[in-house]
Amino acid sequence: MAVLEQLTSQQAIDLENKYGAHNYHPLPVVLSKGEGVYLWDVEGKRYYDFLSAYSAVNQGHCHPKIVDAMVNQAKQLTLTSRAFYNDMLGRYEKIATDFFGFDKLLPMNTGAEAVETALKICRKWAYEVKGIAENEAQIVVCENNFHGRTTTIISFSNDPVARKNFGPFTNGFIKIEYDNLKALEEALESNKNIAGFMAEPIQGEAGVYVPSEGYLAGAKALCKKHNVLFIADEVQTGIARTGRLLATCGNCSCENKNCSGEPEVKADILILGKALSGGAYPVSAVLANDAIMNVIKPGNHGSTFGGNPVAAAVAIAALEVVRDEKLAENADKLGKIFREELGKLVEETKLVNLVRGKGLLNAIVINDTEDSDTAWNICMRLRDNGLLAKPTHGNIIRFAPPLVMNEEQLKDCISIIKKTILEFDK
Ligand code: IF1
Repeated sequence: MAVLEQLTSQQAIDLENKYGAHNYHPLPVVLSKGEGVYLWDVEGKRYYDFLSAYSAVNQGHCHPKIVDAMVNQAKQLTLTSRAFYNDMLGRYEKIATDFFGFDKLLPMNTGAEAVETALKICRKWAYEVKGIAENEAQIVVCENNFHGRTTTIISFSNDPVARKNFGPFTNGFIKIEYDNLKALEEALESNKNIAGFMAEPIQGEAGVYVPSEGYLAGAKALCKKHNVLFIADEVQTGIARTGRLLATCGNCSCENKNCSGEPEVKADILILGKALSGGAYPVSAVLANDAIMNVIKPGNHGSTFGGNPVAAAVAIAALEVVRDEKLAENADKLGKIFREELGKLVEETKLVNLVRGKGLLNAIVINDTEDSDTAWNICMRLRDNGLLAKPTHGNIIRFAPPLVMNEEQLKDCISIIKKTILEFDK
């Protein structure tokens, strides 16, 4: 079969099944084109994207400004490694540190790599600045976290499917309940060797679990009191997704006038990925101030591709789109409409228990068990009706469209979702 021959959906699925590792269970739809909030399958059917590649495509599919930046840079210089300087990385680092309000940035590629980087920085800081005895540092994490797939990261996951038979695991992590300040306080008070506390501002994989008001600010204050670094994993929540530039929006350059956030919640170490490139290219980063980042010296950490000129050009463009198109404001506004409209389903049908989220990171909880296939079946029906979403558990569906959506498109989507669910209820 010629590589460029047009495939049917079934042919493409068969190829993946036969030649690809079975590490995913995709919804059966084969996509070959994207633009803005839309995706097209190989048969030419158009869909609204309500996953945005797990919040990577906040700026919309194939945003012309991001694609242009990528193509132009790809024609000029793609990779030098960090053995030499390149003329794009420094520019990007200046723009991104200004944008998010930190002294320094360490560039990586994937979210998991950035999480690993943050953990390494945190441990090194603990030994060299805080003065914890070698190999004694502990990092506090939350139950039901999702931070990626590396061996160290799954060491502190409590998802049996993600962990089973991948041991032995990395030590040095203490797990506490999410959204529980008392548990954090007890952990910090009972152990002198705690270096950091890492959390997702909203737990994504756990089912778009939004913590109580004041949780993040409270956690930050407790960390400060105990000289512990507050590490925010904003790989999924960052870059305007939740209606603010960051879900922990602190002293950043967010122009969102409706910013309903807690202004003092600034992470000591900020982890970004996904939409930092608008989904065009793997770009992740760790940001921190000098007092923390300066523990990293030549040879301590790195990556062949991290900070490459294409990544730098793409990330600059991706951030400019977020600012110029006011994506945080749009996510905030559309998110409110979305939750209000879908909230009515809770009254209208027994099938929907709850609608929750922030900005355009939302989920509905279906009235069925966690191991049911109801959410999957609804997503199949949504697909048939022209909208792509994915269950996070048997009974939770995540709704996260690109942030470039307009109100009219959102209303169209709301009616598709309502119609589909009410159809299902019969
Ligand atoms: C998969 C979920 C989303 C993340 C946070 C780090 C990473 C992720 C907070 C790692 C990645 C993705 C990966 C994707 C599924 C997924 C996900 F359903 F698991 F929770 F987005 F909602 N921190 N999340 O959410 O980033 O290394 O993947 O670039 O298929 O594993 P990565």
